[in-house]
Amino acid sequence: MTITSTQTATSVLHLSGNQADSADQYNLADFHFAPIRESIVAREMVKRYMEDMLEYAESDVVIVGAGSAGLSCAWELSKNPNLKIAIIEQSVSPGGGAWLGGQLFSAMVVRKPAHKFLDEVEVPYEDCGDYVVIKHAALFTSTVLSKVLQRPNVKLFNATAVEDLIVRNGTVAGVVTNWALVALNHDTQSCMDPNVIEAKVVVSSCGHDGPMGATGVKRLQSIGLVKKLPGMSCLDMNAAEDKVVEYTREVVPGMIVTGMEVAELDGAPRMGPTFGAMFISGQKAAHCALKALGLPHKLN
Ligand code: 48N
Repeated sequence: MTITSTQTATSVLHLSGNQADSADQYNLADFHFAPIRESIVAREMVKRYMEDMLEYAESDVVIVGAGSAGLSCAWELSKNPNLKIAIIEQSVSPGGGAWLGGQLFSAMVVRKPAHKFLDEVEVPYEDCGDYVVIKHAALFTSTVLSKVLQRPNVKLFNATAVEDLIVRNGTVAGVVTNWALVALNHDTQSCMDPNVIEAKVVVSSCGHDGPMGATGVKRLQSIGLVKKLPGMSCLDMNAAEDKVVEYTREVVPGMIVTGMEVAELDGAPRMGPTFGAMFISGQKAAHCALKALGLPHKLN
């Protein structure tokens, strides 16, 4: 979906279909809400959250980290309506590092052919030949987040941290969770035990920095399931993006690594402010998960 770089809002926004202009449907000068009891609000929130926790206590796939790689993975997996997908994000605000381009600038550069993913999730961009530019990174992140959250087989648990893994006989079988604020404060209180989510497959997309960067591969190393963790190498855009996608894989039985966590695991170069590899690595991780689940996939 290509927009011209000079496109400006030259016409009044016309709402389509049943998008009736809500401002015509009530009196903004004398606006009153329908009555409610505070206890109803409490019950509505608690009931739904507890139902979600009961439902997702056993998930087909748990995705750790709702950055651009994790969200792209969730989108791809959600196409299979029989899969139950839980996304665990330690921040209150999902999206990871994809709310801005580089050095806090707004625009997001995506190298072709990753623009095909943008076409699929209907993110508009300016076509610049070998690459495209999204006018604001938040346009990508908010759009893909909105689409993922609308999928009936996906549940986002944000403000929730994965503190550890469930590992049985060398196979990752789920995650250990806690409220992120609790996870960050274990040394300020007596033991605050965690919760657990069992999963047939875990996808770790914990990124390369931030309060809990690369926590999935760091845990694998600390229990000896991976021998070394070289960390991402210096920046080389052309090498980095191909390598991150190439190295996206099931690194130990039951756990797939995607996004910048791959660079941490394999010492691949970093790419800096280009994001296509995150989308494609996320999509590839989804197909690694489908393969691990014995389901049809597009890896070959
Ligand atoms: O956006 P990130 O950090 O990670 P990715 O891999 O999705 O995207 C990385 C990308 O934004 C870049 O870094 C770009 C391409 N730059 C490259 C470069 O050279 O600098 O998302 C990871 C998410 C974050 O939202 C974290 O809060 C979250 O994972 N997270 C966790 N959530 C729950 N439990 C954890 N243990 C945890 N660890 C990280």
